Amino acid sequence: MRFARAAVALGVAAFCFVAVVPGCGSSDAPSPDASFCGTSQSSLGTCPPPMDGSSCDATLTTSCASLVAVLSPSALTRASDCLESGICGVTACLTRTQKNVEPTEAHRALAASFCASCAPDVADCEAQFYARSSKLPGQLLLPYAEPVVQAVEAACTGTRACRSSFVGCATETIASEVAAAVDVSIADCVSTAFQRDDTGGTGPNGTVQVARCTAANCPGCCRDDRCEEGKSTSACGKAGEACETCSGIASCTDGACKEPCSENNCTGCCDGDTCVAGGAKDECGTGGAACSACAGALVCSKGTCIDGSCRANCTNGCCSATGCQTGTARNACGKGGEACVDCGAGRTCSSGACVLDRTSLWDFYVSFAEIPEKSRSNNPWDAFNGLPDPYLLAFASEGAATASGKTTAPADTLVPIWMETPLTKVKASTFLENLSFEIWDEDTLDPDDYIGGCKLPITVDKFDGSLQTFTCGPGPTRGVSVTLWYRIRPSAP
Ligand SMILES: [Ca+2]
Ligand SMILES: [Ca+2]
Repeated sequence: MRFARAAVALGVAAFCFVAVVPGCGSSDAPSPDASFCGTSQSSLGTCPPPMDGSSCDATLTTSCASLVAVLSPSALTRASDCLESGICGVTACLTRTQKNVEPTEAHRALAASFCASCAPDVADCEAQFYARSSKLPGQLLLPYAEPVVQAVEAACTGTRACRSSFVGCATETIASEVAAAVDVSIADCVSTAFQRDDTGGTGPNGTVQVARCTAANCPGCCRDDRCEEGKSTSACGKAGEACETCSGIASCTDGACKEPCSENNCTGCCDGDTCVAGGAKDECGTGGAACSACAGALVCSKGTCIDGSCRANCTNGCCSATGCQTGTARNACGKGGEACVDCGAGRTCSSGACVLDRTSLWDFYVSFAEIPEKSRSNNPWDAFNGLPDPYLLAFASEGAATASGKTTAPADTLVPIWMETPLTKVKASTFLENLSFEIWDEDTLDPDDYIGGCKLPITVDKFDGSLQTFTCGPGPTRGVSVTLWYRIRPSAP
């Protein structure tokens, strides 16, 4: 029975992955397990092997679709977001999710039942049951799927002594439900993930392991620090090189954008995919342009009908599958009769070349930062050797135009993982002029402590959505050195 279920789940996973069906579910957005399967697969391809030598990342990735039976949709979505942000390790990201999962209907029913039967004297019990700082045991259940939670409710609430026996009973019930629903190796990895401390994604020395897509781990091509298969026209490449978007008439062949027949490989003209000499009246052309039949009295001369094939007529524009274009459109840009190029979001066509559109709108996404242990005066950030509670302020300005934004403040960490977008819809020219940030330690009684920050060196090549990193030195009068990981992304329209 267990085998049959696992086999079906793996079959679904294989279908979703191989066919690259967008969403692979009923709605437009990918289902949580489909997103998780995609991001965990990419992470496995681009991340260094886990430092502890565990094979759980691989096991959980292979069996990703079956996890939906034991983990809640919200847990899978959070884990997927974590992997997407560049943090390495499926197990590490599951560990990190456990305090941030939203309770489901079944979770709320369990809280009601626990509070009524096991803790009738606790004030505000239901509201506190899953709270992060609560002494009540709800956190234990948060990552799990509804059937697991329902089993815990049935087994562990409703008796007089259930308050003192609840944690032991819930732990046992979770273990047996998970073991019954998925293969034993998967169950072990799930329980490992949720028994660890919330230090996910950080190595023994506190540094974050970040996905680095390189030739060493990516046989396809790298985009946005992720390994793509490299065989599609939208992401073409091999041996870890940057993915290329093949222009309209090009296709991706052996990891390279090739016009099946084009000026790159044909000195005559192209009859569909076939290169021919190009000197005949009914197949006339040169330099890899599409062959033309020279109509009526027109003749083929040196590969050109007198009134010209596309390439001959198109010296100031570009050639697309439908002929000569002016070459000045954003989605059909080019000159000298070359292939027209779609410049993509945030770019414009200038003199036949794609350039950054300085008026286009972009977002500043902050993934995470690394902060030293001690302040400039060599003191711990908070009392009793406490770690800081870092938030980031972002500023952009150009003349009188300014934008600013602020992240949340994760508690007690030298590696705040924000995955937030403090600035949205800011002009490219503004980011190029001045994009800066400050990191502060949030304090409750004292004024907040300044940690560090600086102006980021933004150049036009940063406008591609890829993960960037920059280390600020200590300021002239205040602050310590901090390192920020961020992306400049095109704004949603
Ligand atoms: Ca402080
Ligand atoms: Ca603080």
